[in-house]
Amino acid sequence: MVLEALGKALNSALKKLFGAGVIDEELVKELVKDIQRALLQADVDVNLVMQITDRVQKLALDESLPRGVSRREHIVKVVWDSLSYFLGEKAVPLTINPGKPNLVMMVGIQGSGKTTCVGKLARYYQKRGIKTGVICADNFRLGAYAQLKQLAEKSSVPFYGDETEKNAVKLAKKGYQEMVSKGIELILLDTAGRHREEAGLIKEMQEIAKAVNPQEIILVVDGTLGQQAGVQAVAFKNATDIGSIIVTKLDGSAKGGGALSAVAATQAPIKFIGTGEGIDAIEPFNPTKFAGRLLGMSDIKGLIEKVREAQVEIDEESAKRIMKGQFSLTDMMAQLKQLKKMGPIGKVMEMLGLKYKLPENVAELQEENLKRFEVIMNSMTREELDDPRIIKSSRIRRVAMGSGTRQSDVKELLKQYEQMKKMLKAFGKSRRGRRGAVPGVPGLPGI
Ligand SMILES: Nc1nc2c(ncn2[C@@H]2O[C@H](COP(=O)(O)OP(=O)(O)O)[C@@H](O)[C@H]2O)c(=O)[nH]1
Ligand SMILES: [Mg+2]
Repeated sequence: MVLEALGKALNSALKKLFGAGVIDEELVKELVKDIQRALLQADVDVNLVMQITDRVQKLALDESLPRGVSRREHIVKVVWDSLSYFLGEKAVPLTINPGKPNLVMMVGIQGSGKTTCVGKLARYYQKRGIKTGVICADNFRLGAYAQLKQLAEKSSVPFYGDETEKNAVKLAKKGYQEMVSKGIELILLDTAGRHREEAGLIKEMQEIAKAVNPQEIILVVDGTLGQQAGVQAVAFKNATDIGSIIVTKLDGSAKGGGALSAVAATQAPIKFIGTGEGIDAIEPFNPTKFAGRLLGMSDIKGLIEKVREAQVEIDEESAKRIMKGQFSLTDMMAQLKQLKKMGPIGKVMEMLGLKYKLPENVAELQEENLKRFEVIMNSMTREELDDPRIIKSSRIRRVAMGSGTRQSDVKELLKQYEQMKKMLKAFGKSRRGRRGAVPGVPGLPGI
């Protein structure tokens, strides 16, 4: 798993938010501290960390919640947005014009993962129906030729190299011509990049680029460098306007968060990330999705939309009333309908990372009894709906007759009602217990 430690820390910070009965300033402060600790441990630059968490702090308790959005959703969204923003926000895919030769050149210091990336990308695009070929212009490192040749063979893509040619520019030119003659659409050019310092690297890049005129130059940086990766990215960004970046070795690196955020801060788009030594261990980089995954909530967008759709509009008056335990059958029906629209409640809770134990029959009830309950309630008077306690045996008989159901069905409805009322009352008490409570939607155990 990519950035496992950071993901775990962020996820447990959010779990605290879900577990808390009430969301107040104190809780947000705690959340912000947890996030700061997690990011600093992932080697994210301290100024960046402050910017991210200041934003969270500022917006979390922002009074104006959009309609139908609960405080918890809002905060998760703020955290998520803030992280995405600092990872570059937008996904920028590699553009390939099919039917034409697209030359993409890899640069980067030795050992950063260029050759591995060329092999991975060749396979990635070949699989997606793009005719791909690779060129080895690394005439410096021993074994570079064999390394790339082998990778190319693994994916059955054409390879060009010449161990006797010592001039990298000539190699690149020849290789390009050969690939064009073969009708290759994506030509991946691997270079030596032997220089340890950025200035030398840039000079070499410019020499080769001048000769073969690549459509895109990709800097490959080692994610284990942490925020130091940003230094390379800055030099690169200043030297070319056709550049993008691949951050490698994010598997198992404790500093990957630092590398990603530092590179994103240079505004050079991160197009892929390397997530392992294997030939398939590469993925297109999408900041929003990546942030969601880090938070352990890859599905959160869908969930938020779902919850929003399912929100039953409830005014503050009735919210307060229900919290006090003044809960009518009509209220219950609204709650049940809300649950039904959200799908299996257990699944929803799981997506949120919630461990709230619901009485089993609530889940069953939503699926099976909703319709019957509605029919029964249609035979009740306004007075009975508002205060079901008055429904004793003779009324039960009447309602069952009127609705064409059994008396036991009516009793079942009343039993469920009592249970739900008790649960909400207990829930209301735990919420009132803390200072600065934010009134929320009094759904079942709040989302
Ligand atoms: N764990 C891990 N190792 C990688 C990744 N990318 C490259 N490597 C390893 O890093 C080392 C250097 O890679 P190489 O492609 O030869 O770097 P180059 O000198 O820039 O061409 C090799 O041992 C690769 O297996 C990655 O995403 N994850
Ligand atoms: Mg190499």
